[in-house]
Amino acid sequence: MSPALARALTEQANEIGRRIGILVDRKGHVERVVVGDARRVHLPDLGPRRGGAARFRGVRLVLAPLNPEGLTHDELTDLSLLRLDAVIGVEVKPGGLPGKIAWAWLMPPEAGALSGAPYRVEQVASVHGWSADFTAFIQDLEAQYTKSPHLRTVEGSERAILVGATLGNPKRARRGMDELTRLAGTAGLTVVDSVLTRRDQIDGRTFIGQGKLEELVIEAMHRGADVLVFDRELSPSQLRNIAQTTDLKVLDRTQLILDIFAQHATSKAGKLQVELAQLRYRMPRLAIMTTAMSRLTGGIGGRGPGETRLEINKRRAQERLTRLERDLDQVAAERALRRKRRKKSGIPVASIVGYTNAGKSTLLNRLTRSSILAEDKLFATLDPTSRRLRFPEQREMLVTDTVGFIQDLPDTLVRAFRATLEELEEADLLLHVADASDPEVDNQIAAVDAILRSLALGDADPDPDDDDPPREAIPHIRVWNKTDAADPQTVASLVERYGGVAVSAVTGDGLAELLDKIERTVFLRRAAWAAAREAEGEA
Ligand SMILES: Nc1nc2c(ncn2[C@@H]2O[C@H](COP(=O)(O)OP(=O)(O)OP(=O)(O)O)[C@@H](O)[C@H]2O)c(=O)[nH]1
Ligand SMILES: [Mg+2]
Repeated sequence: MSPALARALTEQANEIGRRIGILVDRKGHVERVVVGDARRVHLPDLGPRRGGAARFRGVRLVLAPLNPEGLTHDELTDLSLLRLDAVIGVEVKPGGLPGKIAWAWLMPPEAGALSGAPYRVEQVASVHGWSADFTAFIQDLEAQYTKSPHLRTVEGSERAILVGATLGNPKRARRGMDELTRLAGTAGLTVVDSVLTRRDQIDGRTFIGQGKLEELVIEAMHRGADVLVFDRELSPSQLRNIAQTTDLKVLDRTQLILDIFAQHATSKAGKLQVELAQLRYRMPRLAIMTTAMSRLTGGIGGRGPGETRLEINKRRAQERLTRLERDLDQVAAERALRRKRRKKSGIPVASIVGYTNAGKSTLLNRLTRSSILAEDKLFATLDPTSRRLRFPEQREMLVTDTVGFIQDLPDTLVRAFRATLEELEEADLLLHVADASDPEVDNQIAAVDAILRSLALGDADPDPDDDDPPREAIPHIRVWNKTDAADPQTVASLVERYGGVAVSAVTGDGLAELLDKIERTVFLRRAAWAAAREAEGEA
């Protein structure tokens, strides 16, 4: 800043008795002049910032007069929130001449200093003799950000801060955050921090409150995070408010799950289902999103089968939605036909259901000596896959692996996966697999049971007013998996409380007992059913 510019600024501020701020770019051009009131300057919307976490905005803010106590909290917050190159305050001396200067810039997170202030403030006695080469200084600072080991990530992965709020039980909320961490990891994000705040009530506008949000932005800057992930579904307006306040990419739990589904969808039906769910999530949010915001609220790295299509406007989105629904009806019809044929062929079906990552695919592989994909990821399986299971005496059945469940499964997904879940209705047996080694196992089986109930599975007659004969409840067998990794007492207590069979799909422990139970349940039930039909015929 030249002495002449400083003087012009301080003289004007002195004359009108208000604060004046100017935004100066890296070439030294004044981009904007903002006139505030006597106390503060409100900066206009500066638009989206280009580049990643390591980039500053390319403009510095010069303010006059500087407050007697130096740069204020608001001014330093602007520095972080807007990623300004620097904030510079110039004292106005009586008569309007420039006096001392205080200036602040953002600091890269250094080893061991992560919790310190993310900026540094310095004082200069006078604008004369302040001849630092600002361009070289800011370029060097950006280079430090790029090189900082604290800001380095796995190639191509985005850095995220997870955000949760709890009203009541903090223990429960923390476990929810653990699950969110796993979801974020599966989605390919690098989690750099996880923030759980206690609130008396959830803020309708911003979910966690404006003040907390501003703290988060500073934290994000400090840790080089580009993404905030919220531990529940945000309303369209919350999403907008948060994205506008923070200028960060904002994801909620639903988007995260949708993104994982999008990455894992392989079949045509699977892709259609995910796109439908994504579209249903986006539709109510399209109307209030500006172009800048669609960048901020896009999927992680912009993946997903329908990602480019999601950029389209609302009318086209509606057309696409109708189209997808029609295609999926077709898929559902084909599936129904296949089931009907299968029913005729008389081969019984056992469907494996359970919480995501419980070991469903591993169990299917083990039981049927197959090799379908099983991995330590959430929602590795999306498409129902069937394999034959042979018993002695020429008996055989089909075992079907299904998509995993999770607590608070987004409604958009449940609806989109209707065709997949309908398969379960026709099963002769449900094998409810649970991970006995997971401390959350009780909540997980409760979540799965709740979803099964909502699908009216195992319910005697979901609609008593229709003419259909009441449907018989589908028998369940609870399978306590991963006993090799679980505490034996916990396993014993689970079996005692809920019944079922304890197994390890990896070591093969308990599988003989499970097979025996499956065979007896399915074929005895079939035999009883056939006998009843025969008796009916005779009568
Ligand atoms: N220790 C141990 N690990 C197991 C066992 N069964 C499965 N796993 C592991 O648990 C992880 C998840 O297994 P999957 O079979 O993919 O689980 P899934 O229920 O099909 O999961 P999604 O399809 O993602 O819902 C994998 O890393 C498996 O190796 C077991 O009996 N013992
Ligand atoms: Mg699986």
